[in-house]
Formats: sequence, structure tokens, C-alpha cells
Amino acid sequence: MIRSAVTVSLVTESKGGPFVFWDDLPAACRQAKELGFDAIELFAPCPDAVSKEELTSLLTSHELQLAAVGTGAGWVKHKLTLTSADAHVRRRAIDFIRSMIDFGGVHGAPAIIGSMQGRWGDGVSKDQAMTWLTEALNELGEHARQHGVPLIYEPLNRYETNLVNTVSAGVDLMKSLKSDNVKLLSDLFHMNIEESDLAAAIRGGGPWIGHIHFVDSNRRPAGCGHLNFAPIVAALQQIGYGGYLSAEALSWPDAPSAAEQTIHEFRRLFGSSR
Ligand code: LER
Ligand code: MN
Repeated sequence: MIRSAVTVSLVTESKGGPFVFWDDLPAACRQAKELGFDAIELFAPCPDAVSKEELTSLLTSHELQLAAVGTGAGWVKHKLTLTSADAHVRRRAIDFIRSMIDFGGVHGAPAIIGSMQGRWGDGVSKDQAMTWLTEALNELGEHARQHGVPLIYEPLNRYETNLVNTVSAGVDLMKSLKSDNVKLLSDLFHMNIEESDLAAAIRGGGPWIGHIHFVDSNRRPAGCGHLNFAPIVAALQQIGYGGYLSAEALSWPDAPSAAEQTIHEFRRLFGSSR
């Protein structure tokens, strides 16, 4: 069954970024519940930003799931990437993601590797960067297995990485891994920049797609840009997608309106068919 999620950021350095709710996790959970979301996706500065007990209590009292946790704070706060020329930085990046996998894993949620993948250049060849990325995904994918969750890897648009920009390049990377516990994230904002046909790209991603960032062309909530969602919904149904559509969108025009717009659009698109 396709389920709805809404993002919550606790990372002050990311202010202005594509997250719906900010700073106040209890208030975000209350509003997510009131609007009828199935889950939240959490962007936290570090694994001890919220204790296991507090998060369990917030999720259970609001009957919410944890859809996923982001790891981008490792980049935003500490400038760590998996493809840095500096071996010490690469190791710290892996350790940070490992700790975020454990943070989400105890709540049954996968961690997402997006901006932590970094980019090639500055003395690092593309081949070298892809080798480091592959090694990290294999190691971290197997680490996630103990929690019974996959590791989620996100292709990004060309302005954010030069490693993997499309779903099809993501599938090639997934096929090259030793670990079979890594899945792709399809973010409709990035796809709108990189794909020539979003629905065809989703069909090509098929079973490799494990998470969706549900957002419009301009990173505003779904329905506030120029994406044509009908073929995207048909493609998701065709591949039998059964994960989250998670609103990683700007808080536009404000957080409550962005969340409300997202859930209305989600219901309009999926109605009773999910
Ligand atoms: C960044 O643009 C993004 O889409 C995030 O999900 C990656 O961490
Ligand atoms: Mn995203």
C-alpha cells in the first residue's frame, strides 16, 4: 500500500531547505496526525538529537510511523562525504551514516544517503569516487540489514552531485553492488530536472525504487508546480510500488499550508486505489 509522509527538519543549518515542518518535533507530529499522514520523515542533526524513548512515545501517541531518516546533516554540519579525497573524512562519513542507520533502524525506518554521496573532482576521478561510493553502499547496506530495513540511495540533480543523476544510472549502480539491501529514492524534484520522461523513468526503476520524495517541479508541495502527476501515479501503480510518498518540499507558503496541500493532493491522486 502506498502511504503518505511529511518531512520534519531539526537541522538549523538547513533553514530555507525543502522540509515542511521545522524545529518542533512534538508540534510536527501533532499536525501530521491531525491531517491524516501515515508517517513523518525526520532530518536530524545527529543520532542523539531525539532519544529512542521520546521518539517512540511521539510516534505511538500520534499513531505515526517513521518513514525514513535523512543523513544530510553529516554534509551540512560537518562537510563529510563518502567520496572526499581525504580518507579520514570518508571514514567519518561512513561512521556518521552508520549511526543514523541505527537511529532510524530501531524505529523500523531506513536511512537516506543523498548529499552525503558528494561528487567527483578536486583530484578525485569519477572512477575513484564511484568505487568509494560503491564500497560505502555495500558496507552500509549490510549494516542496515540487522534492523530489517534497506539503505536508501538518492540520485540528485546535476547541481548537487555529478555522480548519479538519473534513475537509470541509479539502477546501474544498484546492479553493481554486492549488497542486495540498497534501494533507490526517486525525488520528483530532481527527476524533473534530469529525466526526459518521469513515468518512464519510474517504470525503468521498477523494484529498485524503495522511497519517493513527493514534491512538485519548483520544490513547492505537489500541485503547486507544473508536474503532471497522473502518468507518475500510473507508473507507480504499474510497478506495484508499496512504499512512502514523502513530502520533501518547501514550507510554502507556510508549514501548515504545505502539509495540507500535500495530503489533499495525495488523496486526490491515490484516493481509494492505494
Ligand atoms: C537534496 O536535494 C535532497 O533531495 C535530499 O533528499 C538529499 O539528502
Ligand atoms: Mn530528496
